Amino acid sequence: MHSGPIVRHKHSWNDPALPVLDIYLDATATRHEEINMGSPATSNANERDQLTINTIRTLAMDAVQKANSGHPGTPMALAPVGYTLWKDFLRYHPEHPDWPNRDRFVLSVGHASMLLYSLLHLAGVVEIDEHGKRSGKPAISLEDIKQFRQLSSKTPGHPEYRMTTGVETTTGPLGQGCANSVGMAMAERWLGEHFNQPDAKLFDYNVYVLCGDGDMMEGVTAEAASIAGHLKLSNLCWIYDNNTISIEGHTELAYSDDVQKRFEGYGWKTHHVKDANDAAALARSLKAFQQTDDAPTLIVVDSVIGYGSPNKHNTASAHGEPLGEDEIKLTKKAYGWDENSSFLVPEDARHHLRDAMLERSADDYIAWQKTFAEFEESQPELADQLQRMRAGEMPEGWRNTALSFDADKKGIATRAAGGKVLNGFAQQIPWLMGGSADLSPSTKTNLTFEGAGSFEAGSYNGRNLHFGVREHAMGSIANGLALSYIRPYTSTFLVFSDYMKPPIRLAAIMELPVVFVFTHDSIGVGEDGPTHQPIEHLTQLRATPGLLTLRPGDANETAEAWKVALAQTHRPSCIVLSRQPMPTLDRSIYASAEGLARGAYVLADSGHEQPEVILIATGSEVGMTVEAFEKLKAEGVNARVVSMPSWELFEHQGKAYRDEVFPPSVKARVVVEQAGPVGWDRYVGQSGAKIVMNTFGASAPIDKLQAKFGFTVDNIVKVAKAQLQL
Ligand SMILES: Cc1ncc(C[n+]2csc(CCOP(=O)(O)OP(=O)(O)O)c2C)c(N)n1
Ligand SMILES: [Mg+2]
Repeated sequence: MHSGPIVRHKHSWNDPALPVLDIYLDATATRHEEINMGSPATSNANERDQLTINTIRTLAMDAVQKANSGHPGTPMALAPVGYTLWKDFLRYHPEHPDWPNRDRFVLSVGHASMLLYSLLHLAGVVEIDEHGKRSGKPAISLEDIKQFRQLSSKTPGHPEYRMTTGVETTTGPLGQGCANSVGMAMAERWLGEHFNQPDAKLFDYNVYVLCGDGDMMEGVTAEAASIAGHLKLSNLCWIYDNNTISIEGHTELAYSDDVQKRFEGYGWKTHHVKDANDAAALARSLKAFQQTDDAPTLIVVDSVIGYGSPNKHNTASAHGEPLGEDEIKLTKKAYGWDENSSFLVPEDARHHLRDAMLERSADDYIAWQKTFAEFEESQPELADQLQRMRAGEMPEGWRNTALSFDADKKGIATRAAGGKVLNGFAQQIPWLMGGSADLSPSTKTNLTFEGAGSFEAGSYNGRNLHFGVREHAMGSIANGLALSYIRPYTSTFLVFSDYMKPPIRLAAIMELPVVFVFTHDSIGVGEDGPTHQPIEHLTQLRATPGLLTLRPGDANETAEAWKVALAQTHRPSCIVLSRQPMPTLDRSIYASAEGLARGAYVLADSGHEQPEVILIATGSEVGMTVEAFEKLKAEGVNARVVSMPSWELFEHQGKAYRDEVFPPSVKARVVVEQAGPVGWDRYVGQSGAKIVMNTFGASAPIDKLQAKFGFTVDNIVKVAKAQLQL
């Protein structure tokens, strides 16, 4: 027996209360000999089930051992759970893994990636390339499994969306898969309401998740479960691997929730399967889930991590280390496996899962295709929408609806302009939908036109989503929506982007074109004080690879920002907007707001070949910087204003354009931005000046704050002149 600081005896390897393994061990020993003797026909269906389960287990063990890193224990334990789900329940056609009405399978325990890779391999799932075409290769070959965790392999350490066909979302940061799944389930509800016809059911898929103790401890999971219960998402089923082990040891160290009770409190239906190897009990719970139409379902499954390993089962070391050659041999022996084999896929296991899935899903798939063909005839407009959604395309002419705003000294807050622009686009793009974490009256993202509606329990055709005060889940749900053909947006205050960092990062990794709207973007928030005044947030967003950060400088730049964000197909955007009004610039005097698409552009220039000083501003500081420019001009100073709503877009321009905007010989430069200084050296150089926030803000009326921190026209003029003395 193993020893360790904390051991859960309840499911000890030799526990007579768990005889299942012993029984099949003998059976597999015999069976395996028979297979080696080349008589595959001798095994019956049950034996082939067990053989396939053990194939999943041993592939996981071997792959982790070969990579010399990874997580074998949970795939070993959950092999029967994943197998039963895929073989008997998941509606999934291995040859059409992009079938829109497939059930979604999310491995929220991303560290158990070898479970998913083994399932994809044994299910014979085919690869879909980046153009949406079948490549003729398997999604995961045995060779791919041997390349587990290697550079450019299809089997990275954690499942990565876009890298591997069949991976529905990138998982690894615990809790994210759970929260993504809520977005996927919400999407199905909306898609069903939007597309299904009395005689044509195009969407009725379920979403299944495998999650673990870590997921259950993460706050985002609680947020996601809470809203899923509220919305009565009966198409959502989470299977919780209650193995009571995490990295530091037994979960008793840090976790004693009654998870079932908790979920009952959220309004979920719950079930308890006391042994992960009890396929019949799991099947009963899954059937009950499929028959439930008023709540999501949680199935708690007790399992033993590292199941089958004589010395490592039920230990934390089975979580994240290779078992070791010797232990692998012992474990294979315990499974009745050829202990000297590695990456063995017995003939009887090779097609068993695939055949079962094909048999179960083929008719459904053909029926769906027929339904869709009829739907294309009877509902050509809707069918066109669905095709565009799948291809990530927008409706014809959607850009033409961009609003423009007349020059106005008093102007409007960009949050207000943003709301108008969004409403304009949303009327052209029926699958653009989103909402706020309880702040839409402030963020102005409500869709107010007729028919927009609210997405609510039992009435799922609305496009205004109400996330409640759950920013983290809001971001992750938006990612789940984006993974399900929807174009989602979210909104909250910029300061709370902190609460959304993980899903923003994952949207960038997954290349999902989610739009994250953040208003109340600076000390301009005023009296709410430093807790509500973002300082370092823009730096953080700009530091995220792939993410577009757009901080428009007036209403017309806001319209352009939305246009740019919605035109993205492979990157998320943040649109950062002000609470306070700012002037709508007269574009007959200053350059067109279309310059936003290039990230930075010369907004105002004194007409000389080379400026003496360049003033750079973003967002709410653009207006005051233009005023400062006018003052300098009146005093004969040859200045230039560069509006710089997006670093990322600017960095994408060629050197000639960048040098045109920022002539390298002009060293006198001032940046004006009500946010932290980090990164601005790149544009102002070592000798340039920064009118930025070097501390947290304070609670006071906005004009007092602007004066205190130097955001006044006079100060900009003063700092610009000082630059001329250099
Ligand atoms: C947000 C987040 N925090 C920490 C980790 C590191 N981590 C990976 S697995 C794990 C323990 C998870 O325990 P459990 O879900 O019970 O998985 P098991 O060991 O049972 O497979 C931790 C802390 C992570 N992946 N994501
Ligand atoms: Mg665990």
